[in-house]
Amino acid sequence: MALTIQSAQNIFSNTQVPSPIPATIALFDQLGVDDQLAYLWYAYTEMGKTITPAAPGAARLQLAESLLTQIKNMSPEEQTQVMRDLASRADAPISRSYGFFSVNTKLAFWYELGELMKQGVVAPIPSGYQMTPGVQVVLDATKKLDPGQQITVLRNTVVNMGFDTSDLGPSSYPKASEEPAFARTAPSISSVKIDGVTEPAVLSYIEAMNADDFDKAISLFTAEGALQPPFQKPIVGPEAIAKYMREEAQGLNMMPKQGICEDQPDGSKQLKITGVVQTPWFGVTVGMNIAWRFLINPEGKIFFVAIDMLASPEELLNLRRV
Ligand code: 45D
Repeated sequence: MALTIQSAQNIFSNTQVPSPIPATIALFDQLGVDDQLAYLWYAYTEMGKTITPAAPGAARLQLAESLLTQIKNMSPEEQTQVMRDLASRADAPISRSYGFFSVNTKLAFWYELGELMKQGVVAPIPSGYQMTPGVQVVLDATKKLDPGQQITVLRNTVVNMGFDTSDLGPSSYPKASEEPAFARTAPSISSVKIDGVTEPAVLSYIEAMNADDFDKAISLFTAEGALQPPFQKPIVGPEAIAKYMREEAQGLNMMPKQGICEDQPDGSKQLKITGVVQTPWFGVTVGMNIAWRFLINPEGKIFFVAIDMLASPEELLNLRRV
């Protein structure tokens, strides 16, 4: 029987626990635009007491520079309007340009705006703003999350901002191949060991990803292989996966700890592996608990891998089907 992406998506589904991240983002989405901006400011500054993102490099900031300069030269009212446009995904000039940014350029843009807010150059919250009870509800929900989950909420809200340019052609700016590289914070692990797993494709995948060697990682997939990032649809085919990896997987430190491998009658293998991933934005200060669910075809190639954010650290041990 031929492997299908749909059936691959369901492997180990009965070991999965719903993540509190989408629920928190759903609460955020229900807020009005000014409440959303206020929530982000409070959440970000509150979080910043324990963890702060690393400053983006000059090369990355340069990509957002023209928008940032325009904003700096605006009146406080105009600045607030720009942020409202971004949060409401309006079709306005800056919101449109932002919509073409890659994920990391979006994050760098907001990092710098946050700095300008702390310096008092940009107004963080609309003048005369009165906090509504809904904001406190989302803040309370956010406080219950672990740091890896909190930064995922922040990241997803930032990624969703700006005019939706997906119908305006395939280009994101900059092109994935022109993305500046993240400097690696820790030496990449050269030999991967995962308790319970010896599958070569999986070990090579982690090794390649920890070296940002995406060509190597891609060569481990089948021609119709797919990668499903957390809370997203599968990305299908080596070309699309490579573009995605260059844009969003650079500089990650992957530390798989344990896993299980189940041989299937057709010669394919299903593996579930749990462990910790660090993003270059926060380095060693934030660990994200995740699972990889791999479907390896009988020829030893990756047909499918899903990356799931875990609901809690207990889930790191939640490998067996019951
Ligand atoms: O609106 O195996 C202010 C894949 C003002 C690849 C603000 C992976 C108001 C395959 C507060 C300033 C990638 C899938 C805003 C593995 C306002 C694979 C600013 C997984 C917006 C393992 C807010 C990788 C700011 C994973 C500046 C799971 C927010 C990676 C900044 C996860 C937020 C990476 C930042 C994450 C968040 C990175 C910098 C979650 C970064 C998060």
